[in-house]
Amino acid sequence: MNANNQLVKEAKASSGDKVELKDDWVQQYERDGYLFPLKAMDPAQALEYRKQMECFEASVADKPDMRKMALLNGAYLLPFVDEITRLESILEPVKQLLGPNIMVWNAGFFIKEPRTEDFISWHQDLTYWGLSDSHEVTAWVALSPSTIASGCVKFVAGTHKQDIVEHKDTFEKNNLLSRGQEIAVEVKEEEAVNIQLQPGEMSLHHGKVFHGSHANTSDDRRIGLAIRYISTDMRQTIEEKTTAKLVAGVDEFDNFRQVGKPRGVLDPEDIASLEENMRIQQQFLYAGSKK
Ligand SMILES: O=C(O)CCC(=O)C(=O)O
Repeated sequence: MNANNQLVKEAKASSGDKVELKDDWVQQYERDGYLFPLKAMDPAQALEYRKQMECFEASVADKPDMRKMALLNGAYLLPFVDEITRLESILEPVKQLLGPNIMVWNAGFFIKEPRTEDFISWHQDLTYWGLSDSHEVTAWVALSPSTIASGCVKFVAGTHKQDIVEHKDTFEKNNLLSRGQEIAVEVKEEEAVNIQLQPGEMSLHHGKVFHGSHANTSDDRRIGLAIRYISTDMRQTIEEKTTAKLVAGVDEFDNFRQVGKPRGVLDPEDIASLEENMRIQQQFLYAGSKK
């Protein structure tokens, strides 16, 4: 075990507001496959994080590839994203759903610029993640208003109870998903629920629930941070280990290559570690894809 591993073997969440999930909320999650709205942080703190994110964007304005990589993998390259993933107010409800031993598999931003055509097609998250099971919860944290006008996330209740359905690749220009993957069976869109959130609020969703979102027709950016939490018993269904970060409890399984907090903003060692992880992830993220 290296020093970094030692550091993260027993993670302690940073303090923040404690959120108690009531019993019926857990039942609601099990019934619907999602929960909202929950408070992740105060609106003022959300604004502060938004400023940090936009400051980071400004600092890499001339490096679009670097900007994209960091925003999609913020947990590994941006200390303020790592900090959000460890907030007690987010971890508490996640622990009630997944148990005490929690890792972050990834955390990245979904940003829709004002009055643009970008959208997210209907999909189930776990389709291409190569994970052994569905002990995964996404916390989607709003850093700007996520409303019907700005293209909030939409879920179809109860769809997490079925297996992964067939998806087809579209590689559509304005689709924000990596391969434009889209559910190939009927989605009852009229039954979808709009997950409207104010800055600082979050939703939690199951990796198999059908979800997607429309374009942003508002004058503000729609900014959400999607944090992928998994319980430590999960594993990747390939030989090589991918990375994860212990943020609560202990890791008794050692199924992932544990990494610690980012060493700084875009630290070269963190970038090298992430690039190696991305190389390994190609085995499942683009499996079966023609591109
Ligand atoms: O941000 C969105 O509109 C969609 C987010 C999403 O697909 C996810 O968090 O899994």
